[in-house]
Amino acid sequence: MQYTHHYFLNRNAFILIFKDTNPINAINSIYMKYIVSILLGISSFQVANTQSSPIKIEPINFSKVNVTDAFWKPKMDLVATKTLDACIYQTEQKTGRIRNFEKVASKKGEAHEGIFYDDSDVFKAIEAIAYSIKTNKSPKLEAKADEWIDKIAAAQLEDGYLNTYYTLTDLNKRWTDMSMHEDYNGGHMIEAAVAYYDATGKRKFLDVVIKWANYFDGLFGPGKKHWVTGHQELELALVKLYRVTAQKKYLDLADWLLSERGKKLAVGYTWTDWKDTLYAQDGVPVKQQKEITGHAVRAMYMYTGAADVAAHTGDADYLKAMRTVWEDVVYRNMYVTGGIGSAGSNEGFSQDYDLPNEQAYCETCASVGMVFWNQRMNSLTGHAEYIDVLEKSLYNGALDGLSLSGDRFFYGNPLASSGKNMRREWFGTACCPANIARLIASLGNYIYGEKDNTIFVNLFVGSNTSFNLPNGTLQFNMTTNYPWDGNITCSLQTKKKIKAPIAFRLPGWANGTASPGGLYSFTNNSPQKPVLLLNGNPITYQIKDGYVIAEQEWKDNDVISYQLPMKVETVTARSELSFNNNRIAFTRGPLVYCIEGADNNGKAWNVIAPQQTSFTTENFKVLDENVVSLIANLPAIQISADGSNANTGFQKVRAIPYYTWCNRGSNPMQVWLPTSFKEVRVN
Ligand code: FUB
Ligand code: ZN
Repeated sequence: MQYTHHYFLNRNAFILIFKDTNPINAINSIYMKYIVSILLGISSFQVANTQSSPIKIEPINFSKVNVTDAFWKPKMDLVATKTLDACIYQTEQKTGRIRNFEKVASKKGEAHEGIFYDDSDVFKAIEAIAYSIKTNKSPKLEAKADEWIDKIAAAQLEDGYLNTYYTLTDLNKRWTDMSMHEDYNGGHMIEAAVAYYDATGKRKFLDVVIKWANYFDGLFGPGKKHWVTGHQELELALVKLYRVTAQKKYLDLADWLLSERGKKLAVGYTWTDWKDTLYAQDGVPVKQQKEITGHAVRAMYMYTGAADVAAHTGDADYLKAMRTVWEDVVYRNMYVTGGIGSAGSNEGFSQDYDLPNEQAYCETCASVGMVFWNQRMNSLTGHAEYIDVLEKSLYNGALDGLSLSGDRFFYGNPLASSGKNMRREWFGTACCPANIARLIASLGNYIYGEKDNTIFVNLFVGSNTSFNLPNGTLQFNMTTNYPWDGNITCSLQTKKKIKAPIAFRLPGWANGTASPGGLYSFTNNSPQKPVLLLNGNPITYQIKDGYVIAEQEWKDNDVISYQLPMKVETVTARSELSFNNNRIAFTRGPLVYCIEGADNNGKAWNVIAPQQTSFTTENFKVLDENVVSLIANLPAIQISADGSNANTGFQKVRAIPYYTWCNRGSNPMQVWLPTSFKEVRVN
């Protein structure tokens, strides 16, 4: 179906609009005009159009979700304290990121410090602060963000331009080279400002980015100059700006930017840092793309932006292209951890099945991008398999990027290590720390969804929220010990009986599917049916699109118990993935496991796991993190201390969740264990 116009604002936009209804300052605002226009039915922004939304599941915004979870809440608290503190310290004291803004404002001609995309890290940190303080007030963090925002605002030029690199080097060169991230910086600035406005109601930053976006809109677009974003990001950000301002020109601009790709129209501009346009997904128009190519983070942000545009315009061509590209990612180019982008040379994709373990690049940001994109795909299609992939990336590839202490980071997330990897305080290119921080701080975004009368439970995270259904309000409280077991309890509160379908995701891992498309499989494929009880009694359900759906007349104090069979699974990879030939991996629920030297006499490469290996579970602690570890007696080669003797025997081996590795110093580690001694290394 093709929709030619969009006249539908999503729930979040309405929330923001209604937030700004303070009669003193909002009567002249576009928001107030918009509300009035809705009431009068004479809007220039024609919300009265009856075309239905292409959205199949609308995610519940994190600000409406109170996370109480034993697994995630401490991590969110850690981000609010340790991670954001680390970002702040690095941003303003250890590096010149904040100084660059001060230098622009001081107009003394001082030199720019750092890299041309460093502004983006400041913006991403503010965005993470915004999400964090929205659910957990922190006057200290808010004051820091305000201080930075004042400095950012002071660095904006009269015409709206804001970029410390070009302003401190040579303004005449602005917008001459797509690879220089002016659009990327702008996009992160918009995301931060929208988030901060949402969290605090303060408009200063939002006004800055509106001025910037209007300036950009004045330069580029139909009948103006051509532009291809060098590092996609602005597209998705403009959709966020559209949602908060209700100004359709930002949505149009996002759509136009996407439409510029793959046409080689942007003559007169240069790409300096690559020869191959496939690197930036600029080889083929977005709607005709069939394969995943190039830089992984750029790709993820672009498809997220395309999905966001399609969510408003209903443009089916984006979804069609994205489904094909998604299959190419998930069926042939994704690690078992949900990590993507195996090659360091382009920070991205190479050949199909080229997924080396020790050399895996797997940038944290790319896994964060997988979370963003897969959520949008779930929203547009209504299918749960995208959340299976999201969950894989979230609990493994992305979460691995943050240390258990909250202030050390992985940029790359390999699936094997000979013991040289270590978590770092910061990076020269520091995109990952604030990215994982903003993801965890807004984790509540990924738990629930709704559409019409149906409630969707996508992730199993202890939390509560309320659904305003057509027939009344339902308070929903989920408790669980997930990911350590598969028991999920949901208690309902309602003033009157409400008939509504509740759809619980049936994870692929609980249903015999290691990953959609079969790149990975379970060796023992005997899925058990999930159990669904209402007040202790089984209730009927149907399974559709990856959801277990129960439709009942829910009443006050009803308790739903959803039980997923969680067991240790042995995973194999398709034979084309030669790096994993004669190797197996182990998962339990959403978690991928690894063996690390710290638990295994300093070694992780000296054991084999025969095909029939069966692990038992044992509660364990990795530092202060309570985990379920896996224990097995495995054949191992042991070398005597003086190196003169080699023995083959059995060794008790402990496997821990992948996300917890390398928190006890540098250690050898392996996710994929060899099934024969041919692949064993003794050191
Ligand atoms: O270019 C900005 C960021 O730096 C990218 O997203 C990362 O992959 C790293 O290259
Ligand atoms: Zn990164």
